Amino acid sequence: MLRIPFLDSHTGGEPTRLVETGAPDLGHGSVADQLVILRTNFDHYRSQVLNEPRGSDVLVGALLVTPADPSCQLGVIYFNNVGYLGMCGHGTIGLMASLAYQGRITPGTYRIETPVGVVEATLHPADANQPYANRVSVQNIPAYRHMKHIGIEIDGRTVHGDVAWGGNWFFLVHDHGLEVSLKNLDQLTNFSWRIREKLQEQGVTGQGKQEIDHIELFGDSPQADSQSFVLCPGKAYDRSPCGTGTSAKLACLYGDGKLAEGQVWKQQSVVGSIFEGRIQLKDGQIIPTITGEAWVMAEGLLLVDERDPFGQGIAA
Ligand code: PYC
Repeated sequence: MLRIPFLDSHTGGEPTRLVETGAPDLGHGSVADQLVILRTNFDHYRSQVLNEPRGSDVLVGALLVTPADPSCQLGVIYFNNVGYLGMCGHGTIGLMASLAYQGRITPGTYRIETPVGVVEATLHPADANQPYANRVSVQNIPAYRHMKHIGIEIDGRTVHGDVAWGGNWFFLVHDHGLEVSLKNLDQLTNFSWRIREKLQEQGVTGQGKQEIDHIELFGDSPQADSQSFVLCPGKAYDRSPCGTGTSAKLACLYGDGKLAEGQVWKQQSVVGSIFEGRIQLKDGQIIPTITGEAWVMAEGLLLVDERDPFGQGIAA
């Protein structure tokens, strides 16, 4: 029987499952190299931890690994129901709050190696009466807009979007005509999925022909600067405002002259949670910082019984 200790948290409603054992030996290379080994040889580990019946489509996994970069204290690989993420903003906030809950880190700034680069996460001090610190700012890798105002034909009309990078590839759409609301999840999901299919059909990709696997639909918000629905690669929607998606959005806003360096942008998710984002300019690059809170909610042991016909997880 394989036993994998886990700690689940949620960041603005979006869950993160922290694991660090049970994974096969991924070698001593960079975190990007370790991801290649995990994906190529041991993808069943992702499915065991994340997929039904032990997990769900909504979960994002955070596997703690040893960083190769000596300036980093932590290394992490993020994964979901269908594959791996470059970076994950809500997951990094969840990771830091989880380590604080476990008493393994104290407030301060930590460098974390991810497959797409080093991020810096700052755990803010908790108030005296709080059991653990849970407010985190994540200084992400540089974000940028790759293409602007790309038209996509759907149902005889054209919607437009920007292609931007924030640690994953996003297509950011404003003129979709749908209400960004919890009441409207089926429509938002189906429409976003159609956009993703159309991007593939029309050959619209990120840089280096990388697939655009996250779709963001924006609307107005009375409580924040904007509200968004984000469809993730495995067709689950992000309950959080999406840290990498907000990073991509900030790059587009800056490009359009709508956001100044240091100005706070509040991005609200479709469930109502809010991230604060701002950018810093460094060597001509846009460096986003995303701030939010995470809450631990379950801890225990995942058990993988070799006799269990669905022990490896149900995967399409
Ligand atoms: O917060 O960056 C994020 C994220 C990506 C996918 C789900 N959440």
